[in-house]
This record gives sequence, C-alpha cells and structure tokens, in this order.
Amino acid sequence: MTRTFDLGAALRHLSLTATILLGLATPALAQRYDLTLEERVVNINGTDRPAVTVNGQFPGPLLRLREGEEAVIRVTNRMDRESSIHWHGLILPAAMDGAPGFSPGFSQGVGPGQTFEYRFPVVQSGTYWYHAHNLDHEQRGLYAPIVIEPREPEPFRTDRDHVVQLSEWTDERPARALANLKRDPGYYNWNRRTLVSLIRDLERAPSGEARQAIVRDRLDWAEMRMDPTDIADITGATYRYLVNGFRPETPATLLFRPGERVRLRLINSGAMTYFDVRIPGLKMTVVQADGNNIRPVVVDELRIAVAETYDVIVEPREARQYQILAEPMDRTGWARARLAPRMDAPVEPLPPHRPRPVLTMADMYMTPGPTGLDRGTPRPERDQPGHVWPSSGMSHGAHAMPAGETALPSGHAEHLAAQSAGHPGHRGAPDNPHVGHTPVPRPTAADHAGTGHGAADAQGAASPAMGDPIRHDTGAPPGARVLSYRDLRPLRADPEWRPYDRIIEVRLTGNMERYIWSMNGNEFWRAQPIVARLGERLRIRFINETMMNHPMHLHGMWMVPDLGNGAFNPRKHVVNIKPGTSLDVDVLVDAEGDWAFHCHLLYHMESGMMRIFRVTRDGAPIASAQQPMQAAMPAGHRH
Ligand SMILES: [Cu+2]
Repeated sequence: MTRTFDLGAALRHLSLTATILLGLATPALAQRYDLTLEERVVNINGTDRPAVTVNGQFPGPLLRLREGEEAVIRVTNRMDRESSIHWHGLILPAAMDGAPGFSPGFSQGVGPGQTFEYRFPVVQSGTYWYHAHNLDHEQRGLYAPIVIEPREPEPFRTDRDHVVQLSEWTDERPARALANLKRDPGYYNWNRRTLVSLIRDLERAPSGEARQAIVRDRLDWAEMRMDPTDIADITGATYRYLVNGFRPETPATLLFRPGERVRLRLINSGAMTYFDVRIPGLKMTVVQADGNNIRPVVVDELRIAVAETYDVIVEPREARQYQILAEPMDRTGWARARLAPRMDAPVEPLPPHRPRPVLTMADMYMTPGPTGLDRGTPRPERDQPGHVWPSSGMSHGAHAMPAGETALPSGHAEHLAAQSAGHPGHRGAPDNPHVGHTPVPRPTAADHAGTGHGAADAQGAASPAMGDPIRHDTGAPPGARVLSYRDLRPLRADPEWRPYDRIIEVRLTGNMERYIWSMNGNEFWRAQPIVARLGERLRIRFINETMMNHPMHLHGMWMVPDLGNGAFNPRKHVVNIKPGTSLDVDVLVDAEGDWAFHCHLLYHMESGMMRIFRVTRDGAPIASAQQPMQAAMPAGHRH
C-alpha cells in the first residue's frame, strides 16, 4: 500500500516539509497508533493558514488495521480546545466512538493536553476514514483514511492500491463561513438570493394559478441554466478542492505500470461537497461501497456523497497519464489526481466544466410530505408546521416557529445554543401529536426499481433521474453508465435480513433563509432523542422536504436502504437522500447506547440536523447507564 506524493509540489505548497517526509514512508500494518493533534500552518492558496494536523500531517496519516484484532489508538491533543477523533463507519462500543456529547465518558472529547486511549475490536474490513467530530477541526484538516485488511482473502485481485481522498480547503475559519451563511444563505452562491425571493413570491401568490405562472417562469430560468437549486451551500467561491491534500494545479501522482489492476479507494472527506468522479479513458469496476464488498459493477462515472467510500478497480493499459477527475456537483472547481507511469509527467490541462445539474420547481412538487407515522421519540414532538409551499418543509421566517415563540434574530448559533440551554422545556414538550397528517402515497426506491439505469438515465434536465430517489444526473454523455445505489448488491445475501418490526418517519427539514437545518422540524438542541429497542429492526422513512441532498449518517450500526432487493440490499454507513424524495432505510438495532445520527454536511450538522439515536434494552427513553437528555449541544458542536 503506497500513498504517492508529488514531493516537489508538496514542498511548494506546504510548509510542513520535515513532517511531509515522514508522511512519505509507507505506513506499516499495526494495531497500535499514537496520534498527536496539533495546529500547524499550511499554505494552500498562497497565504499561511492554521490547519489541524495529525502527527504533523495534513491530511492525517493513513491507519491500517487488521480485521479480527484489537486496535489501540492513543490520541493526544496539543491544541488549546477540546477535540476528538471519530472512526467513521466502524462498528465498535459506544464509548469508543469518539463523538463528544454522545459517547459515554466522552462528553468533552479529548481535552487540551490530554491523551485518550481508544481500544476496540476490529470486526469488519474495507475502506473507511476518521475525522474530528466537529466542524472547525474537521474542515481544517483533521481527516484521514483507514484501510482494514480482511481476515479472509479478498474476492478480487489487485496489483496496486491507492487512496484517493477528496476534500476541500478554505482560508476562512469554518465558524466564520457558517456565520456568513447564517447572515446570508446565498453568501457563497449569488443565485441563492434569487431562489429565496422566488419562494417568497410563491408564498405571497394569491392563487394556485398565480403560483403556476411563477413556476412556469421558473422553468424558463432553468433553461437558462440559472437554476440555483441542487447545488452547494458553500462553493468554489471559498473552497479549493483537494485530493490527498493537493490542489488540482499540482495534482497527486498515483503510479501504475501498464496492465496492472489498480485499486482506488475513493473517500469523500469533504465537509459539504458532492463529487462526480470519472477517469476519461478508463472504466471503473466498483467492488466495494462504504467498506462492504459488492458484486462488481462496471461504470463510467459515479457521484460520491459526502462521507461515502467506494473502491474501484481500473486497468490502465497504456503508458500514459490518466486523469482522475472529481467535479463538484455545483461545478465551481475541480478536484483531481492522476494515474501516471512516472512522477515527472507534465500536468495535463483540465477539461471544461459540465453544465450544472438542474432541479426544477416541478420536481419539488413531488415532495411527498409527512406520512403521519410515529417520529420515534418518547412523546410526540412539537412538530413545527413548515409546510408553506408546496407541501414542503422549506419553511420561512415566522412560519417556522412553534406557537408561542418569536422569530430569532437571524444567524446566531450561540444565541440558539444559549436559548436551548436555558429552556430545556423547549426540547420536545408534549404537544398536539401532528393532528391531521394522513398518510399519502409516496414514490419509493422500490417503485423505480424496474426502470433500469445507465445511459437513458443521465440526459439532463428532462431526465427521469430527477424524480427518482436514487439515480443522480451527473451530466454524463449518452451511453455512459453512472453508478446507482441499485447497483450495490452484496456478494452474499445478508444473513441478518428480515422484515422490519417498526417504522418511524424522519423528515429532513430546513429554513434556508435563516440557514437552520433540522429533522422533523426540530433542531438538535430542541429535539428529544430517537429511541430504539435493542434487537429490533427499525425502518426509518426519510422524507427530504428540502432542496438539498442530505447524506444521512448513523453511528454504531449499519443502515440498509430499501432498494427493492430484500436480502441483497447493501449495508451502508451513509445513505444519501435526494431533494424532494423519500427513501426507506432499515437499521438492525444491535448496539446499545447513545449514538450520533446526523446529516454529514458539516454545516448542516452544526446548524441542527442531528439527533441522539438512543438504543436501550427495553425501548424506554432513558437508559440507566446513560445521562438523561443533554441540556445543551454536545461539546465540540458549539461555535
Ligand atoms: Cu444536510
């Protein structure tokens, strides 16, 4: 296993020269690691900025573990505030999960000057990653790959192995970027203002006919490619997109010899960015998703949601350079690396950007709306209305506030946190249990299961991919095969598959004007935990009422999206929920404790799209071993 760096570029672009040299060494396979967290200066854009490094490296060093053995990882924090490392996708005891405020005994994370010893059995294999469980440290570089060697031989053969870790860098302090978004959600996106004003117009429209006219107008905009939806909150206006820490101008070089089978471990460690990945001239054979082996599927491109991983095998036959292109969904920049037979090959130019995918208002009319199912909390939660237009949870201004509350001055996370700390009664007080919500028909993944995938699905704005809860429109040319979740079929039937015992509804909701993101209309610090009983199989019906993708992540347990394939549905740690769609996801509830459950877009998580997912033996809300509900945001989620 080698990670290859372009040393010259590294020296030019990082001021970590001594430690970079250490980082070039091939990491040994070990179960014991000492990791030191430290602020150091990096220079990505021509200005020295403080990054968060692990053992002096940005991004952090690869950890290689072995399935079936115990991992012992000592983390020392040499920074002036608490930090943490969360082992993303790893199945381990709650106390070792590294999520401050959730994991028992870890409420403050790893304090300044302290060392925390993580110790857990390694019970899985594949490609994963680790990262700080807070916006500021993760966005500033505290992320790195994990590769777990399987106990059994792999079902495929490869000659070479490279990590391709995608991420972003901003010279701004992440808290500053979040404050900018709170003040003006369109801060990094000049189109967004237009969207907000449009929605305002729709709310004020006197009749359905008037709204129709506005929507028609909006569709005209779409033809002009001025559609601001389905793109990113934070864009190339501030982000530089990186592969293994390298800017596209000086890309990481991954070596190969012609004829080799090269395994690329794609990891999306971006805070906010979905990437469309392709390697012109090569097919990619996807063999693993989120660490789990799947039946190999050959594709031309794939979209990787934030925090997902995919392992692909490529077979470059010519002694030339191949570009690994990762284009952010909003097309505001590039991440790239290159496969090359030599380190000193000249850097090739980047291609022109593809058009930005377009999501129309008509698509948003498909928003299924709440089904009236239980929300999985001990008592009915105050359900913020939010269905202003068109049965959408994209609520605005005062409409979003529960009765008796006044609208907050826009944009102060501190204010919100302080308010919630001072008023625990706001956290899901008993209220009228969503009277009047009746189940409505909704499109599901299974409904679309028979429609196939591939070339016909990727044809621009008119594409059926738009209303489909699974397929993505990457702008692929006709005939190109784009990976779909439906392609992710495990090699063997899931031995633990069975019909679900119980179903709950989780609406993904937001207020774009105030940059507040929530689940079932409640931000994290207002909400009660979702409670599950150890041993049950719980179905979560996600309903995305917003115009953004949300990569939903559950700690400690696998999620199984229902793609209509029964025991051949895949196990994932991140399931993307597309805008205006609904998707059922099962959880085999087999891990006791408090777990984080959140959107992996870090600025969404930080703005409230997060819950405690509490697993108890009897399904009662308070586990004796656990703290009662936290009165405030967990440490590390404060601004
Ligand atoms: Cu989100």
